[in-house]
Amino acid sequence: MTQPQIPFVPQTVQQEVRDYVMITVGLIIYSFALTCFMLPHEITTGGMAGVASIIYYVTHFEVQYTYLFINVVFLIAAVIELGWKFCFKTIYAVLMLTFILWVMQRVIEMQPGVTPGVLPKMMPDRFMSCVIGGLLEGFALAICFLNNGSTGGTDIIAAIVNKYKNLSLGNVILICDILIISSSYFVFKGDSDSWQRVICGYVTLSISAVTLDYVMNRRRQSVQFMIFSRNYSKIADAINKTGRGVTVLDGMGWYTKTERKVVVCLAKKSESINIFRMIKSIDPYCFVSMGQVHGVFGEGFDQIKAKSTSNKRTLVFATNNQHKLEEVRSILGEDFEVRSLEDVGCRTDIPETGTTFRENALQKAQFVKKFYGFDCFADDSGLEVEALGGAPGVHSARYASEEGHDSEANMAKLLTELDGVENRRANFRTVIAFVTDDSVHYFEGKVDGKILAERRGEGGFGYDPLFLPDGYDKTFAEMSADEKNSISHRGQAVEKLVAFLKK
Ligand code: ITT
Repeated sequence: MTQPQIPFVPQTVQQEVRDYVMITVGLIIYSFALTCFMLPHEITTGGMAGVASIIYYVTHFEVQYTYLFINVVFLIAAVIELGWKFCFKTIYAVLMLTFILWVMQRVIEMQPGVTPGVLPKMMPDRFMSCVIGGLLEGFALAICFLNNGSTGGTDIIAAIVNKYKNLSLGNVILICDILIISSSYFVFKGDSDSWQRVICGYVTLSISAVTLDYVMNRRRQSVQFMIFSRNYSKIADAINKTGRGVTVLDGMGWYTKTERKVVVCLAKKSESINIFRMIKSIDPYCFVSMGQVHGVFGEGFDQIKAKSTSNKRTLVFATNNQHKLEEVRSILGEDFEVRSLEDVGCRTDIPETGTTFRENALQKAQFVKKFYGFDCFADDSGLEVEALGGAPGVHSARYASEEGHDSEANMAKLLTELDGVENRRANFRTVIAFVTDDSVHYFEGKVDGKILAERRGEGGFGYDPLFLPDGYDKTFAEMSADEKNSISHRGQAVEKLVAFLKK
């Protein structure tokens, strides 16, 4: 499938503000559900709010304080596992929910006829309360999750598990919550309706889990279009312009025995109306099928979270250069499964806009980590020629032309630049950036040598036929792959990476 170019941009301020506003809306709904439907009927909800409620039923200690205290512990785990970004929003959510719960209880207490410390029943019937409360709670949690937030507590456990496994958030929360609600039985043990309250807790829980999954999946749902039209190229272009990838397949109309093109496009369900509009405006009589797909994994969609069954550690080497890939695979050996950009389905020309090898390497590795989720390393390498002030350097691939990777043209330009120049000293340099969930490491390698006046050898790639490493009488292009790897800039940097990985 043709992939859209995804620019390497962090979340904008506008998106961040929107997230915080939406999380606040979710928290207000959550507090409303808790204070107006659950607490007055002593229904134990799940999560840390449930634990806080149990303590409230026994001691009348206001829920927000217990909730705040427990969450401080969970937040420490969240910082370690999910990073600061998740945590900022969770810290915000925990503090905000504590505040909203406090305000809401004060507002309720100010109403005429309300006894301080006793929350009035908004709905006299306990069962109706647990249905409405569960619906509101699930909806509120989904709003928080969809906007990269959480209400802390078991949501953090769920988000951590969801990061590694394809378990739905609803299921993880369900398991934690069953344990919390069941434990409330021991608090109400002496009461005649103790079981009823626990069962109401389970009902609330189920409704909230189903609502949470329903709302989240609706947002994630994807569809597949197959479009059969004579105007396929216009339709494909129009869809492409919206940022969605399109593939055009060859087909044959069997009745007429003429060739037909079929446009295939995977998109979010929410985009389908737009796509239909586009199709209709271009070819109102075309033939279209739209099917719901269970999951779409890849750029612009979900990440595959299934763990590899082999014991090898999977890493992505963010390169499109087959020579580099083979060199690195042979150095890394059997303990690692090294996937290329193509292997993970990334066809984006990742921007390399840095002014140093380090910046470019980091840009590539971070791109893969961000959009594909794999631990990734990327190198940026180049030739630095002393007499040319370090050129071509970061521009090595595009030295002779903007399109780049024309080795013959690059070498021809280098020879022209060095024509008549006595100082032929040069070096190859590699910087590898290795990006994992929570860290970035750099590894460098450098090999000194000189630039010959003419090409020698057929092996290697890039500038290899012109580069004679110090202490050798063969150019890189005259060496076997193993020989080159044992001394090359990339070989040195990868050796350091391997030593680090094995440590
Ligand atoms: P990726 O960015 O997809 O990894 P690339 O070919 O652009 O592939 P680099 O940016 O790291 O790789 O390298 C830039 C150029 O430097 C490369 O195209 C070669 O012309 C040259 N180069 C790098 N390493 C080399 C080597 O070992 N031998 C010869 N030339 C090399």
